Amino acid sequence: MLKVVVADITTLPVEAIVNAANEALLGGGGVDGAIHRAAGPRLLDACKQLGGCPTGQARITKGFDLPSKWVIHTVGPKWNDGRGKEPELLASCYTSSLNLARENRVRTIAFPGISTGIYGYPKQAAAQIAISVMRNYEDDFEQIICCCFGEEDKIIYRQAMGEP
Ligand code: AR6
Repeated sequence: MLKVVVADITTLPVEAIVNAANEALLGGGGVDGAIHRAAGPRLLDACKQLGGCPTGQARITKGFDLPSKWVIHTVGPKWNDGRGKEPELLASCYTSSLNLARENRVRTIAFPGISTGIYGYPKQAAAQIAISVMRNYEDDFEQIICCCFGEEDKIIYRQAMGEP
């Protein structure tokens, strides 16, 4: 089941949350900063062992002090003009994260809007990509949650889902 909620992703009682990271996987601003603060310093230690992650791929760590057991770190594309590989790379973030979650028997997972903050990806286009990939995985999970950071983002996701 796909679900749209407005929340701080670090508070959600799901098995895995997805982090909008960068290729170094050593923390940053936005949701990445919030996740590292809430998970505690052991998350950075675990990330250091991973040796980075290319754009469009995903890596998994424990959630440490978070309510969630796992954090899946994915690296979204930086928006340029959309004529490059941005859409493919963004879709790949969602498929890589969901494949990794499925391999780890995760049943409930929450995503922020990957690339839609500091990386500047237009939110409508990003939500359409997110929803279309998530729909392909709906049967493999109990819940796939689109975690919005405000009511405006919730409207964008609902529109992308074709709901009024
Ligand atoms: N819970 C849920 N969503 C959030 C939260 C939160 N606590 N905080 C922000 N968002 P961004 P990006 C939303 O900028 O664009 C970092 O420095 C936010 O409103 O976090 O992929 C990384 O280290 C937006 O919709 O990630 C990278 O360098 C979405 O999360 C870079 O930023 C993503 O915004 C990645 O940029």
